[in-house]
Amino acid sequence: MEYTVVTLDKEGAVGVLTLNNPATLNALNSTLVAEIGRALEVIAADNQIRGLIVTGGEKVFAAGGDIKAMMECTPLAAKKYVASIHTVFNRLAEISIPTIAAICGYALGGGLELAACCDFRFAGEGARFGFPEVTLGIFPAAGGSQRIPRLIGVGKAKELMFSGDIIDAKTALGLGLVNRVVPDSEVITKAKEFAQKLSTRAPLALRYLKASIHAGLNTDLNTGLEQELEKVAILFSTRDQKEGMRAFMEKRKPNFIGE
Ligand code: CO8
Repeated sequence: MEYTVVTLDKEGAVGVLTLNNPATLNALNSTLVAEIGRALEVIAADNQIRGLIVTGGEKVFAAGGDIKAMMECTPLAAKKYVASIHTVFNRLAEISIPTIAAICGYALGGGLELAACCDFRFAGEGARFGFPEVTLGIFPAAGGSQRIPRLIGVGKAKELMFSGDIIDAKTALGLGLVNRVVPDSEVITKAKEFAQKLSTRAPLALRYLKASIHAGLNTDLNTGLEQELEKVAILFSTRDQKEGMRAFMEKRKPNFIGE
């Protein structure tokens, strides 16, 4: 498949989706959004891939929505643009494998909302985060007003999004916005190592765990517990559950095949 502003690579069981439009600091124009969407379809269809890194490389993650394209948007055109982002970002958020955003440089506005769709965020020491939307007369609507409060809590999310302040990686770690901070040159390597580790865990267990967490975040506790029960019961019909427990009893490493 031809891509112009992303690259998609495979390293063992780990997919690496790199945003690659440095001239605009990976501003999320319609081409970039469409190519992220297509790449995610390819990844979702590939049974060999057990983890995904989303990165912008070592200089910039993404500077947000495309201000040039939005500038003269009518309300209807803005709605269409944001809806297309929602479709693609939801695809990332709901993909069944673990996802890690490996962030160097700026992750602003829609760029940070993209990272928030990943299960984990690893940041370089020089990474910078923020939601400048309110300085532009809009607000974080690429999922930000919904996902960021769920991720770091309402109070901290409001402070970040209302102020439009740009924060450094250490502050982002303190807020729980990122999982780890490492030297810039090691971000992608560390993300790959973590993805490789997760690729040795039972894939169906991870898939159902992720689905269970997401379902639970959108419902009350009792309904959440009920769907948790249903999902874990399904795992007892898998070969990997038998293999995992048998391997424990036999004091060896399990060999999971995702069935
Ligand atoms: N959109 C379009 N172009 C951009 C963007 C962007 N978000 N960010 C940078 N660029 C372009 C610049 O215009 C510049 O282009 P050119 O060379 O042609 O002048 C090029 O990228 C390099 O940028 P700078 O020269 O500005 O680079 P600096 O290193 O000096 O500054 C910054 C880097 C601080 C990241 C700066 O570029 C900046 O502030 N960018 C804008 C950040 C921002 O405001 N992001 C939020 C955008 S809005 C959003 O994300 C909303 C998401 C969807 C909700 C929509 C609701 C309708």
